[in-house]
Amino acid sequence: MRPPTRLTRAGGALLLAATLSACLSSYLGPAPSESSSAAPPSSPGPGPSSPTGSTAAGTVTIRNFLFQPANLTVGPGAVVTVTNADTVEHTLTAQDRSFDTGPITPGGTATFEAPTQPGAYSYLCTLHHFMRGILTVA
Ligand SMILES: [Cu+2]
Repeated sequence: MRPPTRLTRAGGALLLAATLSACLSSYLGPAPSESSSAAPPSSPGPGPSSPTGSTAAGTVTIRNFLFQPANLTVGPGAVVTVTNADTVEHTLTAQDRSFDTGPITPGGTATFEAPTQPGAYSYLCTLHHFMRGILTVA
């Protein structure tokens, strides 16, 4: 009942080599995907964890076919809440379509995200083109 020492050693060495290569490949395998997932600054998602707090929110109320205030200044990417206090549908739509609430039902509320590029963005109501305002991102 003596174990064949030479065979066991050979088997052990083989096992070690196999384990090593398995470890190596499993180590090399997830390394690139891990580094790519650990670099998410390219995602422009609206992160609620804004450390600067510069994205001050804004509010626009539509009443009597007027945007109030007609000129609003918000931070880049700020969430603007639009309330329709009229009895007909309205929209708040950027001339360049960079933001658009779509139709807001009477008494309803919609939100949109301000552009991240500073500048003055004129907008209108696509249902009543005489309704106009300017959103300034600064
Ligand atoms: Cu309108």
